[in-house]
Amino acid sequence: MIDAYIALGSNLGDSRSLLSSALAAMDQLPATRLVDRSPTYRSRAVGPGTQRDYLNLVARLETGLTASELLAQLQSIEANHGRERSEHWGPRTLDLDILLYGNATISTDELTVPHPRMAERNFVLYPLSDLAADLVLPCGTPLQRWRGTCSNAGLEALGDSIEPGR
Ligand code: A4P
Ligand code: MG
Repeated sequence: MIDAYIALGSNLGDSRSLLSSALAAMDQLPATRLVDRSPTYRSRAVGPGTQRDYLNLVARLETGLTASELLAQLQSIEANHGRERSEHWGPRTLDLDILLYGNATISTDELTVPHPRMAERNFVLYPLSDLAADLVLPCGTPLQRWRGTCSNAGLEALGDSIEPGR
């Protein structure tokens, strides 16, 4: 089994309920279990135009799926939660990104792991650090080094965790 860390984000629709349902859906994937999830954060949208704030969190899964199988499953959860791919970085009901897949470094047309933009994103680094403070990235860098240089501007810890639900 592999430990995988997934970033969840939503800034369209009933974000709290979409994220709750997405957590439950990940727990029900084949050969996969939701082990833990971070507290919830509200974050200022990175992207074009004026967008609603996001809700973001990170989940830790234990999975027997390959990284490519996991990506396909996550994309089908996104689709089942009303995700439409239109504008790049536009508002979305649900975004599920693979941050880390064990200690693997992956670079294919469909998948880049670790997630290429995670080092600069406070809405990823803060919740990930809540879940796994001692994590060391595949490149050998301790997570805390990235988090330490990443401003928390625009990020608010809401102080609760979203329960997996229907
Ligand atoms: N892909 C490659 N690597 C991965 C990976 N590690 N995990 C490919 C998931 N997918 C990966 O993604 C486009 C393609 O990336 C996929 O087909 C997959 O093969 P997408 O989800 O269709 O499109 P996207 O989400 O618009 O693009 P992308 O590049 O994933 O966007 P980001 O970087 O995830 O940014 N602001 C706040 N505050 N909070 C957010 O959560 N999220 C985004 C999305 C923008 N602004 C945000 C937030
Ligand atoms: Mg994405």
